Amino acid sequence: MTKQERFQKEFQEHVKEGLTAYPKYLSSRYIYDEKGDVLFQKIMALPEYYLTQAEYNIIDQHKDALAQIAIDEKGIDLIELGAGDGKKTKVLLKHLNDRKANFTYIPIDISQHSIDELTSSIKDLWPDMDVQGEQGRYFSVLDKLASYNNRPKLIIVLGSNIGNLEHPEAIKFLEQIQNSMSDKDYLFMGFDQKKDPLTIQNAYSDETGVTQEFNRNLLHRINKEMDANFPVDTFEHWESYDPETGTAKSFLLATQPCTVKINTIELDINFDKWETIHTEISQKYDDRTVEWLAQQAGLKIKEIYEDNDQLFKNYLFIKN
Ligand code: AVI
Repeated sequence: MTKQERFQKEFQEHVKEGLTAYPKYLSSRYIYDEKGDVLFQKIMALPEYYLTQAEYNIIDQHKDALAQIAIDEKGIDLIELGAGDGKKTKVLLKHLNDRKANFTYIPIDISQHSIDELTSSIKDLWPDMDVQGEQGRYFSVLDKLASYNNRPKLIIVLGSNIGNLEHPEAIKFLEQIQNSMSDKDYLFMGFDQKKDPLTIQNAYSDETGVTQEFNRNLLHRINKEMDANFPVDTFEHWESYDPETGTAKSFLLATQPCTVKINTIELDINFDKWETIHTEISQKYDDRTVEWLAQQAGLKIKEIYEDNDQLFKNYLFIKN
């Protein structure tokens, strides 16, 4: 079975399980095809979606402290999980280059297209930079990381991607990274913070409707890839943030009753009016929660960096 066939099988099984459950759910993991990637780029450029700018601000302010790690260690492997277009990372790459640090940049992304684009844009900017992109899923590539042990690693995971995982999965994710680390390695990771609930609510229900389109892309994909007939415009995006747990939840809401045929998996699904499909969580954190997650995963916090508007934090972890 090819990678693509395995992915399709997994996607079909997930759709069957999620849409026959009560209440219904689908994972945001499947939003990201080519169109989903473009929509997410648009989200990151929205004024309401403060996360990107806040983390950019942190990296820009603290690039010297991060570069110092490479200088002190006399060379590092800089490994980025979920590199995307690398916009924020380029601030750090430029600084490492300016300070003549000795490093290899290893961006890892699910999309080969992203890796190729990123590698060629870096080669345009800094022709001599050592870039060795890897295509793959986080969890499978993480195992490979353990083999990059010839010199200290600085693993970076930006964008609060961890927030799309429930706590037990987030611990598993951190644990897998921890397992691939030696005592000399560092993990630098972004965690969006608890804040005024309205700021969060607005970041995930923008006025232009890009986030709605992003969320609806799940249904477009099922229509396209599983010969289904979701009346996509009938499903509205709904966001609900719980300030106690720090969990922002995205839903698709059926505004009319309907029956959907998903031919490839021979499934008919009924939706009542106002029935929900839960599609995503975007967890918000505080120091106490991050400390707990780290401790559960065998990590400890070495440093905490915050942006000027106190919206977002990046934590530097080492092995406990
Ligand atoms: C990728 N991830 C961290 C984004 C988030 O903030 O949860 C995905 C997203 N969903 C809606 N807007 C952005």
